[in-house]
Amino acid sequence: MIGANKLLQMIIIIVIITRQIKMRIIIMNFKLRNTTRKALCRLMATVVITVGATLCHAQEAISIVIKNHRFEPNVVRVPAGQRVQLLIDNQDDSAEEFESYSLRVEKIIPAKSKTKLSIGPLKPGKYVFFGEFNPSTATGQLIAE
Ligand SMILES: [Cu+2]
Repeated sequence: MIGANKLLQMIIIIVIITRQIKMRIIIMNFKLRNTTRKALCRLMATVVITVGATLCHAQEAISIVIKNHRFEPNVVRVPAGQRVQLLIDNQDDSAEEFESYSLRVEKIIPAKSKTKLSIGPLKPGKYVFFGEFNPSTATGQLIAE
């Protein structure tokens, strides 16, 4: 036979063990919740990066090279209705001025250097541009569509 004292001791031990198990479950839940939160954060970060990357990609610069006092390409297609970045790469040994009345742009690009220009949002249509320092050869048009 188990004495009343021992029975009481056993009950106390069982209670303590049960409490410890409960505590562990609570801790585990907390950790799980933390993990879930981390996973959510990661997911949100991924979404933000993806959206950001998409937006950046949409605003990727369109390259125009100046070589032998000509624009390459000399017909540039750009999306209408949104801001467009042009990266003008002057590979010549002399400066050029990228100019367009319809685009309202006038920008000097020193020899052997690149300049970024922001234009638009443009209405659909043709926009003529030229190199003011070499207007007989450096001509082109931008087509917004
Ligand atoms: Cu000018």
